[in-house]
Order: sequence, then structure tokens, then C-alpha cells
Amino acid sequence: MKNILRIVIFLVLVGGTVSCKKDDGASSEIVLRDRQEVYDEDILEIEAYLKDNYLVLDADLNATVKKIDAGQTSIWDDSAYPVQSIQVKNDVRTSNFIDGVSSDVVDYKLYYIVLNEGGGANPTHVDSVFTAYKGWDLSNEVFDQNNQGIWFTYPQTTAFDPLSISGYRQILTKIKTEESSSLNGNGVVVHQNYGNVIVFIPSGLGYFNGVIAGSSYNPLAFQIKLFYRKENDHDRDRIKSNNEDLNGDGDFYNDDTDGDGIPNFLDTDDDGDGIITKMEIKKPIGESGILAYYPFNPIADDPSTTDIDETELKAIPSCSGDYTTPTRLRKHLDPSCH
Ligand SMILES: [Ca+2]
Ligand SMILES: [Ca+2]
Ligand SMILES: [Ca+2]
Ligand SMILES: [Ca+2]
Repeated sequence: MKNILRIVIFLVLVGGTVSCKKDDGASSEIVLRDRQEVYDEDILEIEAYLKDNYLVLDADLNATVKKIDAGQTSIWDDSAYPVQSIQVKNDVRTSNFIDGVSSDVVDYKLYYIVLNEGGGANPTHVDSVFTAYKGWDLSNEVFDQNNQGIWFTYPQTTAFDPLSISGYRQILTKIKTEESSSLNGNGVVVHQNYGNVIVFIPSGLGYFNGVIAGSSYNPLAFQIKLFYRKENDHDRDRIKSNNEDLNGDGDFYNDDTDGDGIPNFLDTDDDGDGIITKMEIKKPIGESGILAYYPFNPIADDPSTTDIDETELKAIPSCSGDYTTPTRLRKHLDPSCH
């Protein structure tokens, strides 16, 4: 029970921190500091931490970090599990409109250690993910832990959807979901070959001025295990959000076919012709296949399901009736055609 309570508290903090603005009561007494200045301090603190501490792993690659006291090899110098880094921006938005980008201009460095890559799929930024985690501060005090796993969804569809912090969700693109899972004799799910990563998060990609683990502006570490992902259709237009990143750059907020300020993955009428996408891609009566709506790309039969023929030879057509060319202008993106 204690764990569940902690999860709820964690979620409130996560949701509150990423969505709260200056009028947040809990943080109103904390002086709002300059983001670059805080980051410059945080990254020095994180780098010192990586040089002053070492990693202990159990047989299941559960991590514990300890302060070096007898010549152990630091995380910084550990060649078995080398520390890596990526540069990222703060992805917390002011709105879901195209122009709702964060005013945070800091170039953040995220240090991370891949303990296991995982045998499944890389999640995209807008997939829901099911992860277990352990979070600790740079004095190695664990402040939250979830061993069973919890779903996080980005972006939120309601304010109550669990949402992870920016540094947490952005590092997940570096690992993959599990290869498989099974139930053991006690009915407990056992995950095999899942993505397992440790990430060191500057406070600007975490809770920033929100109080976590006893203080604000607190850089943190998380071990994250990625079990499942779910592809979403955020606007329920029968086109997966993953197929609405038209320029394929991994940014789902810069694709706006009709220029109305709403990105395609959240726009129910992508080409702005007054006919909703879902209606434009509905198959006429008598069309072949088992789906009511054209898929984005043709689908081959899955030989593992011998009782079902999944074949869909025709995908969303262009105005001229081209059902297959990958680069065709699909009709839901062509305002001259419904
Ligand atoms: Ca894009
Ligand atoms: Ca739009
Ligand atoms: Ca759409
Ligand atoms: Ca339309």
C-alpha cells in the first residue's frame, strides 16, 4: 500500500510540476531562478556525482549507486556500462498548438547508462509507455520506486493522465520494449529482455522549482525499465499518431497540413477541407480486406495467425486512385479531394 500511495504522490508531483505555472501554490515561496544558471550548476553537480560514485548491479540488473570509499571504479570510468550523453531541449509545452513551444532555451545534456537495450521496439515520443522505475537524488537517497510498472502518456489527453518528467520520457527513445513476458507459478508477470536505462536528469528537465526529495532545483537519477509501449491515435481519426509525423523528424508538433495551428496528430480534419479525416479514409461498401477504414500503408498477411487473413492490398488512396506508392499524396491530406 505504501508503494501505491507513493505512486499517487509521485504522479501528482509529476503532473503538477510539468503543468504548473507561476501561480502554483506549492512553489510560490521558492524564488524562480534562471534556467540556464540552474542548469550550469546542475550539470557540474551531476558530473561530479558520476566521478564520485560507483554502480552496483544485482543479477537482475537492479542498480544501486554508492559513494566511492575504497577505490571502486567510478560511474564516469566504468567501461562495463559506459556513461553516454545526448543533447536535448525541454519538451514541456505551453499548449498543444504548433506554437506552444517551451520558452526554455537551454541545451540540456542528459547523461545515461544503457544496462540493457531490450529486444522489442523503440517507442516514439507520443507512444504510451509502461515502465517500472526507481528514483534517487545525488546523495543516493531513494525517494520513489515502482517495481510493477505504470503507464505514462504524452501528451496528456486530460489533466489526470499520468505524465512523466521531460528527462524521463526523452531517454526512452534510447532503449526498447521487452522481447516477451510470461506468468510465473504465482501469477506474477515476468518480463524478458526489456530496455533498462539509468538517466541523470538536470532539474530543468525534472521538477525544477518544485520540491522533490526534500528540495527544489534538485538534479535526480532514475533507473527505468521499459516493458511495453502502445501506439496511440490521439485524435481518433483512424490514423495512428506515429503515421502523422509527415516529415519523419520525430517531432510530432511541426506537421500541420492545413496550417490551422493544430498539428496533424491532434487534428481531426488534417487538410482542413471540412470533411473529417476518418470519413475521407472510410472504405466504400464492397471493398476488399477486413478493415472498415483504409490502413495508412498496405498490410501483408501475418502467417502466425492461420485463421485470419489480414491482407490489405489497398491503403489510403491518392485522389487519382494510387493505393500503394509510399510517397503518394493521400486524400485526407489533399484538400482538393474528399
Ligand atoms: Ca514532424
Ligand atoms: Ca492542422
Ligand atoms: Ca489527424
Ligand atoms: Ca479532410
